[in-house]
Amino acid sequence: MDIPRTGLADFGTTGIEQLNDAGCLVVTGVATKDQRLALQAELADAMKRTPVETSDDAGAFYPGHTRRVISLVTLSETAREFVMHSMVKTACDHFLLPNCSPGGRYQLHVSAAVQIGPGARKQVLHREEDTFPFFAVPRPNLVLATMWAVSDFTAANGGTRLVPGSHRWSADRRAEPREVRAAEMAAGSVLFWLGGTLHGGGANTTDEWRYGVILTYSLGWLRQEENQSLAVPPELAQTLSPELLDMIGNTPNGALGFHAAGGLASADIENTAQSLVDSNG
Ligand SMILES: O=C(O)CCC(=O)C(=O)O
Ligand SMILES: [Fe+2]
Repeated sequence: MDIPRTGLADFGTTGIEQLNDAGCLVVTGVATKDQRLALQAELADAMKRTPVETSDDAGAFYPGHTRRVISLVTLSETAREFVMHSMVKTACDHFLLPNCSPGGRYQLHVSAAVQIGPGARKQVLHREEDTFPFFAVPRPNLVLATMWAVSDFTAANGGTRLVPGSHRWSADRRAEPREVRAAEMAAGSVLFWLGGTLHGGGANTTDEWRYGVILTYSLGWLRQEENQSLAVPPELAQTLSPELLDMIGNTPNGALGFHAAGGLASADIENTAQSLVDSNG
């Protein structure tokens, strides 16, 4: 099975079906050149300060010759636009919302700019949902992942490898090499995959760096992989839209996530507890 492709116009209809069937999908022509340049400029300092991974033992999750910058909501206004893109909302509403608590939300799970440099080996195939081993494979949809191509992605420069169809496999099935595909896509495209789809970063045999932004989303009743409450400082949070604050989990989600940081603990607790009354009353 190949990685299906679509354009933005068909994403909400046939695209969702393709993603459901294959567990992965490339959507072309999403981010503009201006957005890619702005994102790179916004992250340039952090990129410079972040060391390239040097250790490269074969068992490590992050291969050598790669670089990851996290906390993208704090570092980049353009990343915030990507996080809240309407196409992502369409996909999360379809794949995640049905498994959220009644009246609850999904949330941003991980944000990282991932650069794969010349000489990097391939990453081990994994499922984003493997952090929740409580559920047996194939798991219900818990996580949805996106990779925004900031540079072109090719099979040779580290384009993400995926195993289409593997979101429906049982835990003991291993991918044969012939079942693995590289996501080849022009800069500005977005690769989607379900949290149950086997995938990993590719090896880079070229002399250029592959640059992608990975943004993943999870059910709001799960612990976020990246702790957004600490990643986004309160002074910045005050300036963000209510929708983005909801997305990073800064505001209570049903009965979960209340706090006294704004001095409004009792009101928050009453509001959040109401969802428990609603679901039992
Ligand atoms: O860099 C990539 O292509 C994939 C990265 C990935 O799967 C991860 O970090 O979980
Ligand atoms: Fe991954």
